[in-house]
Amino acid sequence: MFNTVSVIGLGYIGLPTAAVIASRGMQVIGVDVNQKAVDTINAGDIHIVEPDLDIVVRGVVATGNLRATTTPEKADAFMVAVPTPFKHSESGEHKADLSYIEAAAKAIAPVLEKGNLVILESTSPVGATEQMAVWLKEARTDLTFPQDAGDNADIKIAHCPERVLPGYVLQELVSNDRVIGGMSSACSEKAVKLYETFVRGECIVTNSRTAEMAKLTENSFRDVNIAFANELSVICDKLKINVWELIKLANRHPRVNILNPGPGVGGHCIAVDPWFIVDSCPDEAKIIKQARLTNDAKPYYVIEQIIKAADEFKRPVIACLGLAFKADIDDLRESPALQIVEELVKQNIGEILAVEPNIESLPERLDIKLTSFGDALDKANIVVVLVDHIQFKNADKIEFAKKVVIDSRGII
Ligand code: SAJ
Repeated sequence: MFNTVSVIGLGYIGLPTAAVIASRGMQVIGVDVNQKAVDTINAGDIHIVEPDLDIVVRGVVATGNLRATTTPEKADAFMVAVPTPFKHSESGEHKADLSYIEAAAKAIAPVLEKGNLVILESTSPVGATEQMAVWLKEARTDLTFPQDAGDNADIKIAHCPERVLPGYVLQELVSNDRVIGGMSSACSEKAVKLYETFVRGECIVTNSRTAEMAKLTENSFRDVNIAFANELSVICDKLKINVWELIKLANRHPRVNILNPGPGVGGHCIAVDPWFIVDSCPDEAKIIKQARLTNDAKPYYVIEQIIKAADEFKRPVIACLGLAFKADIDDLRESPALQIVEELVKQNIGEILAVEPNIESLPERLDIKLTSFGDALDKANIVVVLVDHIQFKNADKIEFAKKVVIDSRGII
């Protein structure tokens, strides 16, 4: 049924998906607007960091099963995995930016043929799949689409949100259950057939709007839970209680599972997706909105703690441990740790030593040097734990005893 699959958008989701499908023997055409990414992939290399992805990509490019291009070509199925960031509206609201989906729809429309399947994988606000179908229909009046022709449509369309955890993408792409939201039963049926070629988890069928909301709900659930933990951490500081011990105790209850407080919530998913629900239902999504505000406020709370500690010194040396948005990855995008370090540098409250074992150099705009963990511990008066990287967790805690420590991740 699917000899050729085209994946539109070769980023953190699209590239691993393309590589896994290609490794199942199908011909995969990866499409990306970024010529450099296309060239890198065609050379058998990768332009993103994800464990083992380089090996899989090298293999499928070598066998000819994966090929990248900037111009869409004919295929049996198209999987759209492009970014869906938010933009701030004039009145300050967070609006989903569907322009990448629109551009992808317009790019593939000319090569669509009767019998094709188009899947939207990008995390999207409710209604985005229907909107994509409108863009496709506008571009191809010679074909029929599910919004008009239902099960008999020439083109089948479904939303199947990606749900993989960065760092574990190759495993989770195969083992996770998939929510398959077709615009009609025939759309879902066809989409299930595609996912069954590489997914070992269960493929559960629903409609496209529910599938969109399911993905937003998963990430909002996590955001709300972390906001609860972050609120507890601030309450506990005030009441002189160790929040980590508290959560550990509460979680001993068989029906309680509180996540970990931290310096804020980063990444491109959990800090973004809840806003799509808030934007759709601003009057109703009260808890979801408050969770976003609580988590976004947490970096400023940590900064305040650092400033308070710094006041005790003339010009303290402050070691900031970790810059990535979470443990054991190198991804600095939307990172609360990086945000905190940038603010400390800006406020010039001391000498800042940034430690990030997973990167080779700091972003250029940050006018400080990357320091090794050992050097930073030697020199610092104040040590701030911003990310619970394995290197920090495994360190001899005696080293920290001589310092003023602000541990936003509870590793000490
Ligand atoms: N964090 C905490 N405390 C915790 C857990 C996480 O502060 O107890 C912070 C992390 O440090 C990080 C942020 O939250 O800054 C997000 O990290 P994460 O590991 O929770 O999630 P992501 O963004 O790496 O991936 C999430 C996953 N969603 C869920 O677990 C429900 C992943 O499965 C999704 O595929 C991904 O979002 C996505 O693409 O939407």
